[in-house]
Amino acid sequence: MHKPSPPGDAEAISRRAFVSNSAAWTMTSLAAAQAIQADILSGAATKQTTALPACPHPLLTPAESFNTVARGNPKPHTLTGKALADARMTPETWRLEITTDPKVEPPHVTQPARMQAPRTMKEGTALDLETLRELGKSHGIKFIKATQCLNIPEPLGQGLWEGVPLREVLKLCGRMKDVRRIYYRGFHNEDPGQIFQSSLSYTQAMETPPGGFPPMLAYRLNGQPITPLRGGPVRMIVPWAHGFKSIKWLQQIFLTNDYRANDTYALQNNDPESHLKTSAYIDPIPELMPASRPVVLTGKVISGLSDLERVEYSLRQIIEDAETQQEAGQEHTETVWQPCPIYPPPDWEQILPQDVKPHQLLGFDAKTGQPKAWPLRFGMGYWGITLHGLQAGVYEVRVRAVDGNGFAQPEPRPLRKSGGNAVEMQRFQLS
Ligand SMILES: Nc1nc2c(c(=O)[nH]1)N[C@H]1C(S)=C(S)[C@@H](COP(=O)(O)O)O[C@H]1N2
Ligand SMILES: [Mo]
Repeated sequence: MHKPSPPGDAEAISRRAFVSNSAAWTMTSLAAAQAIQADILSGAATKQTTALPACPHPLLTPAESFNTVARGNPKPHTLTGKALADARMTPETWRLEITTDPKVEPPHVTQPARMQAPRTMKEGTALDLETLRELGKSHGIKFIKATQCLNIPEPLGQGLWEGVPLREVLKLCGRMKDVRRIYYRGFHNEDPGQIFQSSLSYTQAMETPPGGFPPMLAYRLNGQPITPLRGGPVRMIVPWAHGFKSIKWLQQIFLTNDYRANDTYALQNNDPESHLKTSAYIDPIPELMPASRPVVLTGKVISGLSDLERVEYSLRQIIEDAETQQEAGQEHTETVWQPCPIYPPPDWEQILPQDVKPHQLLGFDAKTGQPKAWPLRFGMGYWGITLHGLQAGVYEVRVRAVDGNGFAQPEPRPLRKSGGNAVEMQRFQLS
């Protein structure tokens, strides 16, 4: 049975069997590892044995180590000194304009959007960073989220983002009328061709289901101010979405009564309402390794809209010669998928900034400080496995995620432009 979940649906989160203390968390993955071990001992698996190798990734990616996707010439984050200040990209010069679209376009738009108290540079009412931070003292939120580009088959990083929900900022503008969509843009070098904009429906901006994460204007990443490279001083973060909704160098919010999602990404044939995909990734494997040593495989996994049930791998030896293949009985064998252990949650004290406690984070239990799901909702976890006793030869390994509805990657969505989730394969040779 699989039923569709609306964006940010908390019910989808509660479908999972939650474990609420860290000892049990650790046991979950230990149990998985032991189950595999038992399989191997009973001869059900091949010659491999498994154990969690050391995890090669930090849970929080350092701000400068994210992969970067940015438009512009020059790219806004390369500006320095006066140019950076003139671009309103320093903490002191940053300003946010919030205005409405006067346009009507029957039959789609018959009434223009209106707002009581717009914020403009011209009137000197644009929002500054101090005001935003002040708002954060009473309404601030924090959550950990993976950044994933819809068009790049590899997560860009994972950060702890802090800021103010978009709805709290919009409330500063008083009453609104005939607003159906909210656009937002970053700095773009005065060249209209470089505009990068995204949008949310009014409902997505203003309402958040229980346990859900609201879109926010972020001003801290991993406990530090956001640098220009990561989109600072202020960047939009849309928790459930691919990177293109999380506009960097935010400067304009534009309310319109035009309900059509005219995101920059939509104009490039992408699904502008796509959500993060549940998807597993393999870290690069050396092409050639000695057969005498165990093979260590690791990788990333994102828990997307449809939740994550488990990660699985399949390994097969490539036998080029057909006759040998027949002898080995491999020519028609189906792919065998085996469970792949996921690293348990870290010691939060160790990885969170000093002034941030786990129970303050969205997606964590406010009493126990334990994550409500693991890997985190719209976050990234890591998997790892050590294979022993493989004979010399050429191998192919595949890894896939199975989502909360029981769909294994790449199902249930073959549409590439809603976010890549092809099953990754890598080859290696043992000699
Ligand atoms: N202003 C602006 N915001 C932007 C972009 C851009 O080019 N300009 N690229 C978007 C895309 S497509 C992605 S995937 C993410 C990448 O975020 P990162 O560079 O912090 O990893 O930023 C998004 N925000
Ligand atoms: Mo992207």
